[in-house]
Amino acid sequence: MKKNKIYLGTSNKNKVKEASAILEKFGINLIHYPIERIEIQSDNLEEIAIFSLKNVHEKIPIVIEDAGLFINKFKGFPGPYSSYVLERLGNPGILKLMENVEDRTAKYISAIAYRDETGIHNFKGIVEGSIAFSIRGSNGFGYDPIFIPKEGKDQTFGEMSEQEKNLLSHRSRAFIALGKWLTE
Ligand code: ITT
Repeated sequence: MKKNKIYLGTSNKNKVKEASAILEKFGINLIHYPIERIEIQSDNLEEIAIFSLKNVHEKIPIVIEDAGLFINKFKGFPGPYSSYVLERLGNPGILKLMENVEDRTAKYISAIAYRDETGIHNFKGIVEGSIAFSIRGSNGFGYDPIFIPKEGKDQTFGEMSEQEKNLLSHRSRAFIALGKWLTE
């Protein structure tokens, strides 16, 4: 066991809830480290997460996650700009852009950068799926009510319980990879 207590630097409490349920299974306690992240502009989520990590000066084992929704028809938009687009357009705006669009395939990516005294380590999780035709469900957060994971039962993440989302999500896949590595 490399560590049994680490911090998650984020302003998003939902991320902490989801990720701590995953790491708990590895016997790792995940503690919220509240920060307002300053994000650089880049096409690369890993790079954005690593940059945010560099703004945390405390010497604690800490992880930062950058996530995004990549819509194939729009060549991966909003991707790294997902929070900006969610704030401005919201889910109704995305559905509007997708009106009459046949190819609704999309994916969520979670890129996490973890740092301790041994250096920075990156892990990634992806979930393939599609954009729904309407807003469905009120669980989760962000784009959850419009994203249908391919391996699910045609439900959006917004229609699933947190446990159901955690069986499939980008975040759970990235944090499982981190959990495995920390307990190797
Ligand atoms: P921090 O940067 O403080 O960690 P954030 O919510 O801004 O919190 P991201 O930049 O990683 O996190 O996320 C980009 C956007 O994608 C943001 O608007 C999220 O709401 C959304 N998002 C990320 N993960 C999601 C998920 O599992 N379900 C739905 N939307 C998600």
